[in-house]
Amino acid sequence: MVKPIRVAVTGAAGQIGYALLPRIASGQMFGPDQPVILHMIEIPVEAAMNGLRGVAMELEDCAFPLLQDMVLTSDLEQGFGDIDWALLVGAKPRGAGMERNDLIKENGPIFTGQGKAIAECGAKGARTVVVGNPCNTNALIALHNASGAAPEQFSAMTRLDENRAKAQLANKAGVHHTQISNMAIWGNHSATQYPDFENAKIGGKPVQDVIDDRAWLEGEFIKTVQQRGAAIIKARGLSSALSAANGLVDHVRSLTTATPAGDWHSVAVPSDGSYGVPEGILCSFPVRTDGSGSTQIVQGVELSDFGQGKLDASVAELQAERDVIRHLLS
Ligand code: NAX
Repeated sequence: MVKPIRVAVTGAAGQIGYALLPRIASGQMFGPDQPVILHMIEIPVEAAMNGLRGVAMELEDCAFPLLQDMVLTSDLEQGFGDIDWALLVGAKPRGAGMERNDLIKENGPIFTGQGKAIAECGAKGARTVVVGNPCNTNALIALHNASGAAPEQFSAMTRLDENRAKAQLANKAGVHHTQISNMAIWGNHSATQYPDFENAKIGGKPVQDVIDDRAWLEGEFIKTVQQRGAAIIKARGLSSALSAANGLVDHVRSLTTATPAGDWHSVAVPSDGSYGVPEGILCSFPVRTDGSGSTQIVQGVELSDFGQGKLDASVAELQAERDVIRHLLS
């Protein structure tokens, strides 16, 4: 019998949680032979805890063979006790008229307590992925508060952006999205992110050999990827949830399985100074994972002046975000 792993999900009663939990419990995140115990964490508010109980009832009713147990809690010690993975999804949504900096100030403190609790109560080497926005900067806060944790244990999700970029290129080229490879998102998970069409490939060929429309690539393509979240809110009246949950499944699988030869995937990781990105900030890079589960930033990807300019602008935004929450970095 394989030992179950413990997976904490914050914001478990939210809409991403609803789309995510069955994917974990059914084995799509950690594989078909890996039993899981779900630690479902919510805020100590009656509506949230009631919602959480409802989700747990539905999970029970799915009778997933791999789901060994569920812990429903708003207590961080219990929530992160012995966990192997912490998926930090829960955060306050951006309210009407709220500026990005207000959101950063509102949500930042959530990640100080969670970072501390993961370090103190989680299993040794537990890995943390942040989805709750602004996810790069929230991950930076969690990492700084997780005393003794190594930077490589922390990442933030830009995989949804990568998947969105692949879909746009595939639509334009009239091919299936599995034909798109080497699609790197650079920078922040925000409207400044750079979906790097110059290094991506379609059927193994440079994108520009297949899509001979530089104006579209520089303009509409980038803007569509950057603004896709807003377009979904406009259409659905709610933000992306099933695609976000799917992005997180892809993210974790890519961190735990060897990357196919020649390809890479996008993950926001603490910068080691690669590509001139200041050390420490969580920036999205092309990364590869080897067979032992170790993840490295891919070196030697060429950025044109255009691409470098886009990365620089996104890094400047990340630095400005860090300045807003510097007091939370211990
Ligand atoms: P919902 O508002 O549906 O759910 C959020 C849940 O988190 C709520 O149930 C709330 O009670 C809970 N929560 C709030 N503070 C908490 C805390 N301190 N501890 C535990 N739970 C807490 O939002 P949802 O649509 O699920 O989105 C969750 C987060 O994902 C948001 O911050 C959103 O901006 C972010 N996203 C990030 C994406 C990414 O690519 N990185 C894409 C999708 C999404 O926009």
